[in-house]
Amino acid sequence: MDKLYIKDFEVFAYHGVFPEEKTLGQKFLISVTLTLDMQAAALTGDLTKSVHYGELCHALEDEFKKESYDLIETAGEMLATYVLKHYPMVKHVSITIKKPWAPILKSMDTVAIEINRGWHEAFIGLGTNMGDRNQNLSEAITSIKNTAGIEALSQSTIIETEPWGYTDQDAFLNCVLKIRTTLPPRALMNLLLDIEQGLKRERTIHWGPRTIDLDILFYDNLVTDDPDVIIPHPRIQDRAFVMESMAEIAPYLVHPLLNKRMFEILASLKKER
Ligand code: PH2
Ligand code: MG
Ligand code: MG
Repeated sequence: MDKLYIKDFEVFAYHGVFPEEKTLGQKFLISVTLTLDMQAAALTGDLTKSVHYGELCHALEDEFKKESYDLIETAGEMLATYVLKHYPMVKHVSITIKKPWAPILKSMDTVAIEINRGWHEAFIGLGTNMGDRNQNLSEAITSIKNTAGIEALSQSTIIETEPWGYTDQDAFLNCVLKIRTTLPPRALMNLLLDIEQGLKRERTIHWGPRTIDLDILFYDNLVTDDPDVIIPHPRIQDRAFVMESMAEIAPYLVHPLLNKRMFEILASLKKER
């Protein structure tokens, strides 16, 4: 993918742990690497299809000076978040902040931090079979969409499905939401757990009735071995209620472990039945 670089952009600011850094200030050097597709801008000469680096420098300087942080880590995180929020075409951003004149009473060339942040694509499975099911889905979807660092990309049709697994319970409403997010998998999962709790999800019977169930199905092509955050979701290939929705909005997506497309997994599930 194409890249845009800004190197050692000088900004005077007041970040630091020591009191004198907050009163006297010092010079910082900011470097930025943006990953984005520039071909449309390159072929048309249309700057709005790329990032105006002059405008970006002014915006970053304003953002950098808005507050004084103890840590350059925090200042870097703020800049990375700013870029991803305000430049939707940027897929990934790397921010380096150098502090060559940090008052540590030692001689050095520089000290620097580098922050790397980017957008990831994920699929969230939603299910509900208690209370006002449509309301549960819409509240959960609204909460997900209103989270900083998450944008909804598409949503499958809401379908009514027979309970799978523990079958002595009411029918479910299910759907899948495709998002892009700057949150890492564990943070995304914690967010989903918070939303479940907000909707009064109580964990009693395994696979039993629930007001809302929110599962990370896929996160990029990631395959985890973390027992608390298992990605891809380990049982989707057995569940028509998930595969119907996945095949609707992402038929050609390849399951990174099974190496099969969504429409193929759905077809083999239907054959089994
Ligand atoms: N969720 C389960 C267990 N069984 N069945 C249907 N139809 N829909 C679900 O969302 C569902 C289920 C555990 O998460
Ligand atoms: Mg589930
Ligand atoms: Mg779950």
